[in-house]
Amino acid sequence: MEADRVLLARQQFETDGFFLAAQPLFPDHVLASAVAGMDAVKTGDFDTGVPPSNDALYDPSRLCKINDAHLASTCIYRLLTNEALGEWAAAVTGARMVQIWASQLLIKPPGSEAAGHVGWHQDRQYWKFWRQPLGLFTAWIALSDVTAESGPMRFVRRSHHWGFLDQGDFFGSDHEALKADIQMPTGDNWEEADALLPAGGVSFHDCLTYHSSGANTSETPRCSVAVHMRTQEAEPVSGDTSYYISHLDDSAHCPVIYSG
Ligand SMILES: O=C(O)CCC(=O)C(=O)O
Repeated sequence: MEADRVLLARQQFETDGFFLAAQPLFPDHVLASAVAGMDAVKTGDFDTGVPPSNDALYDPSRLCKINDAHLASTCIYRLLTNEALGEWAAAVTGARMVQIWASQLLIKPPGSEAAGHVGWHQDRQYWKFWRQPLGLFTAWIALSDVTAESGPMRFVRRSHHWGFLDQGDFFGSDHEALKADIQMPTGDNWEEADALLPAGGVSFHDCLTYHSSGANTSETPRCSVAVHMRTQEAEPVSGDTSYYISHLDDSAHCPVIYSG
């Protein structure tokens, strides 16, 4: 990657708490196979023989969240371990090492209205099995074009500088009520940015950055896979036996996708 592009991506991630790689990062055939993999997984067809770690199939009335999609589908695994993703993740975060520790297919059906909402939250609220927020982030890969009508993710610019507030709820659908309960530092602004992406584009966000998403009013599902990652700076809580940190030594479950 060109040095000035890397620098810009890194600066934006540090300043805003998120970065949009708003062009397809993957070869066409890798992306197309992953989309086919998603279509299989959402109907309960797992070519690896390994089911997702939660019991969820596609339901057109609500947001569909299928955990550990990379274990259930060979083609989704290939997408997540494609070298472009590791290189971008390292460029954006400045990491020497990037490891995947979880993934989720997130499919928002058209017409699902508030049942497709994701409430304002910081990912750290759900990731307390890591000692600190440092070095924890998400790469959200668009598997379909994400337009303003499709219920894109929206980030609150610079909110990662607010520290861990532990206020918000991924599963809440009333954005205004959730926002009212978030005590941002005095003098700061709430500035939202939509993450519009073509299929194959990726947004990266820090685990302290506030984000949410609204209804899909388009005609087609909004499809994505969210990939939770850590750099060399993130350490699990010692002695914690939570599912997500119990497989870190298993390279098939938690592949290292960049090592500089
Ligand atoms: O897909 C969405 O709308 C929200 C995803 C999310 O909260 C995440 O990837 O951290």
